[in-house]
Amino acid sequence: MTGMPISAELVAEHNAASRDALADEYDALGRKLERRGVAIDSVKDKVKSFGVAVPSWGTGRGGTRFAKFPLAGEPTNIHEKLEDCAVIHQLGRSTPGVSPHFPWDCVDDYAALRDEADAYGLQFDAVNSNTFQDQPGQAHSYATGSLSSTVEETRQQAVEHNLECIEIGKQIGSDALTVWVGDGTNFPGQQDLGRSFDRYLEAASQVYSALPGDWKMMLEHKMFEPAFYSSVISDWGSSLMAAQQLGDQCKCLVDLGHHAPNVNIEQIVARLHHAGKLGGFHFNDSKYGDDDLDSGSINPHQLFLVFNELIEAQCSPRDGFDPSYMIDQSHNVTDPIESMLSSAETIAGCYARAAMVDRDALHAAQNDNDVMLAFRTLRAAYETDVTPILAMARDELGGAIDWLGVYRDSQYRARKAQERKAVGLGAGIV
Ligand code: PSV
Ligand code: MN
Repeated sequence: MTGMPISAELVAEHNAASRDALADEYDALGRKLERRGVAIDSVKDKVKSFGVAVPSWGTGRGGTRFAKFPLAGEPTNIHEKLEDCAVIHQLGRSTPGVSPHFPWDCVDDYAALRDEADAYGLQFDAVNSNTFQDQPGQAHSYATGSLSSTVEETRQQAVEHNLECIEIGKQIGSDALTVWVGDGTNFPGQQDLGRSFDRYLEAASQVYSALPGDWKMMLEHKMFEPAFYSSVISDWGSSLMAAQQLGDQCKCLVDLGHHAPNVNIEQIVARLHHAGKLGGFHFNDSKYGDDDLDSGSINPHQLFLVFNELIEAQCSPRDGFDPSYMIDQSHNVTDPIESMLSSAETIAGCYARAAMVDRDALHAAQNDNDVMLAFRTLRAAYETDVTPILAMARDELGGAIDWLGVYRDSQYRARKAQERKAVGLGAGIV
């Protein structure tokens, strides 16, 4: 690894200043956990091997339908996005993967792009196709659908774009394709709900047929937006039906923001695992809809409960259980680097807390129908402050104990504001 974006001396200087306090807090937590029968180092080791991928598109300032407020120094191409992802991983040490989106991240030389990522110690995670937007010069519009379009040429164009994403993915070392379509309707009667799904399945099966044997294809459901009356892949039921019909390598992706308010997402996780179809996650948080807020910023308890199901799934794996963990957020008012460092820490923290649940005690209480004991067993883990474990893991992996302090002291964004070309005003979700 050469040419990391943040000075190693700065990281070392900061870490040296906070190491004694951290050791003190880590030891105190270690003694507390020991009394509960939990070995702190084993939790720390799990955290050290946990990784969540960052979305290339999340490195830029997001926006809403109304406006986007650009950030001076935000990235405008995949090279600059990779550099920002390198900052996130250098300081946080838990985000070695980058999930790219095409055609947003198209380049001429993908072998060189892979080398570029590699030089930062990064790998490419699932590739995402985009048939929810038209591109300049595109022959057929996706305005009324892509894989489910009534127009055969449009469906074919969408299939070919997905095939191209697979080809790009092979060159950059990915092994998964995520397909999210915005297909659906805004008016009752606009389309036949059954036949749209049939067309989607027929087109998606052409994509599935081109999947390399060691790849997975993930279908991402979303209840609404851009279609507001009906979406073709609106929920985990439609996603599961499609994944089951397409084949073993096809799985479901759960984006936490893509459900109705108050839906029990952790139960969806358990059900998809039961079916052997839990393919991966897009982590984010929401208050009202697909808000794409920072993971755990609104409902950290839900994120913990999702991880609790994931640990249960790990304890009884089915069908090569190996979900992909990815962040999918839109950072409208923060520096995306800070948001993703914060989110990655929150996600790893939920994993750590779920990993320290006294599972034997929980299962025994469940079997005895001891409601309060079961609840308190889960709650004991949720209420544990695991921040010393996360900071110790970062320090041991060469990251920053105080990532926010180091990042701000580095003046990285101010330097990029001088070097990078300015982004224009405008609207847009990502
Ligand atoms: C759609 O809302 C989504 O969650 C999909 O994952 C897209 O690929 C991503 O956001 C970016 O638009
Ligand atoms: Mn998503």
